[in-house]
Amino acid sequence: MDNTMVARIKAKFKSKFQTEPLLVFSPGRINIIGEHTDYNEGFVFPAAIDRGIVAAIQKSDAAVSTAFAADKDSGIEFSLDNVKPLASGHWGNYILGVVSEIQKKGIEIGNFDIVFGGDIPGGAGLSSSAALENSVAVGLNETFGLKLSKKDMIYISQKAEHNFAGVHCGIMDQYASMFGVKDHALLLDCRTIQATPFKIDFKDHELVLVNTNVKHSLSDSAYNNRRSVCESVSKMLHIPALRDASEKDLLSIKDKISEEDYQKVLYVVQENQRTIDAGNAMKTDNMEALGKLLYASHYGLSNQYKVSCDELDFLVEEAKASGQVIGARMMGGGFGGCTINLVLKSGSKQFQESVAKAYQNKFNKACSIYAVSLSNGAGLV
Ligand code: GAF
Repeated sequence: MDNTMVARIKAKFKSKFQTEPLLVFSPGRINIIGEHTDYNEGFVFPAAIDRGIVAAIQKSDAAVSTAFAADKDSGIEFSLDNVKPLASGHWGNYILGVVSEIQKKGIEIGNFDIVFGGDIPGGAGLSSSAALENSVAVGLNETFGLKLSKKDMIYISQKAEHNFAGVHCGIMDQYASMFGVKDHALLLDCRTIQATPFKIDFKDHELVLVNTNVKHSLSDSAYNNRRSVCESVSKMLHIPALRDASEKDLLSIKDKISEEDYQKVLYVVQENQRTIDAGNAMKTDNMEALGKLLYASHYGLSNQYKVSCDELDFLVEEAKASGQVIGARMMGGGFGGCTINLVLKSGSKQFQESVAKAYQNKFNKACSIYAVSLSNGAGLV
């Protein structure tokens, strides 16, 4: 967490309200492997990172509540008696959504003021939205003594995303942002919500994120569409979720669905297995095996699940061709954002320079490159 960001948000709050706020830091996340498996009740392998959202919050005696996005220099006022979604894409939906989901549980809160800002680049696929939702949930929980558990709060955040942001996401992002463990990645079973923490040591390798700096439109509708394909095939198979399906089960209904949908559900079943295999590769320090799983994940996401894009595919091919990267793939929902790369430490600088140059030449725009360090989950600063 960047302390200057905390100081900046605190100062902004004090300049607006002249009181001392409660401060919350809520991190973004990476995901080593296990993409689009969470809403299929399968496995994911995320970690919280040291970038995230800082929220400053305080009770208010006014007749309305307020929220202010410091990075956008934009604010809203709202009445707790009538909390409704704003226009699609408005940042306020993440805050109003959490308020509304708390109210739906029959819990009363009073008016409050919140100021927030962060250092997760927008559209990078590092889950700034889950970080914001969790920061609001933790902030309101503390401010009003709501006694919500961390688990209660991640489901509140997830429902806010469904009902106010319109994305029918799984639980991975909210979980990782809330339950992150410093220096660890979490192999999470999204059915039982039990995670095995892995101390991260990639031996001679390190993780590098390369941000395409693009986010193609339609990503939200494509996401919801993928989820409904998975759910309708589960129904056909009379199983609770695709996590329960084998490749053999899918073959039994292959002639009842389109080839495109068959490839999508096959991807999910295979990705779930890859995620379990990645846990075993980590246990046995088999970095080569882990790297191969990352590449296989990318090809599945690109060719079968069809959620990649030219920029992401290009970055993965460049990584492979560099000779310094043993595994790379697109990360998150898709259609832009970052690739995650498992890079030889000795060749990392060379890889970063060459990929930046190649991306600029190909797309006439810059990519951004980040090293990641893994952090604890959301909490008071
Ligand atoms: C987005 C969603 F929010 C997650 O729940 C997950 O499905 C991910 O895309 C894809 O793995 O980040």
